[in-house]
Amino acid sequence: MSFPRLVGLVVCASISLVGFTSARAAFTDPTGDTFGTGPTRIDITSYDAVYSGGNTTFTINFAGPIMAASAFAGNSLYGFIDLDLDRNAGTGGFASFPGVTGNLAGGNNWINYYRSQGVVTGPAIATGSEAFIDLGSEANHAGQVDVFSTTTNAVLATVAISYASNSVSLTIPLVGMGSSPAMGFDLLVGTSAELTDRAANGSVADLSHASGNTAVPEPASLSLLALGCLALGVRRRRVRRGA
Ligand SMILES: [Ca+2]
Ligand SMILES: [Ca+2]
Repeated sequence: MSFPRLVGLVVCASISLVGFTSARAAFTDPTGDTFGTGPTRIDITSYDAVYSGGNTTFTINFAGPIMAASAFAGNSLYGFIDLDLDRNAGTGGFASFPGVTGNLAGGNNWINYYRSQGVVTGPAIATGSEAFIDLGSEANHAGQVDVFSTTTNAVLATVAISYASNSVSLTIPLVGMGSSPAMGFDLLVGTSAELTDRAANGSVADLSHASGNTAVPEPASLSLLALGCLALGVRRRRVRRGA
């Protein structure tokens, strides 16, 4: 077997495995449960995460209109999405936080940090974040946000983000982050002036084990991928015969 053909087979096998399942976790958050003191308090009403084909898409819906961070408006969206890639609160990076010695109670994540500073209300959350999405980084490059490693503060990926009047959506590739589709996550949002809402308010939102979650095989996608790989093989054979 030639080296390129072997590589092609390995790539097809990998894609098929990654694309075999999809999962969707959908949650609601109370309206009017914001904190902060400013006139604009961005308020999460619902959110979901959908895993499919090696990517996870997060969508957050809000009670009122929001704008991109790069709009530098009063309702420009800032905040973080913590990603607990191994769903283990005891693992994850520990950035050096001002005013905090040692690991944060419950797990290292932005909710627990700002809770320890008296900024965020509600219980600690058991997210041991390996990575986080910095929503405010969109101010540095319009239409894109950075995904950071919590252990090294390195940018793992820069991905597109799209804003609607009352919602925001972004997709991150999990390849390269050492994760499985199953992960815990939490949200902390606000304006450039202050943080105003969090989710979840208690237990961690989990893409694989949450209420409202469905984990289903995707035979259609798998078939398409298989056909794609088959076509690749056919094309290769034709090329070889023609050579
Ligand atoms: Ca809310
Ligand atoms: Ca973890």
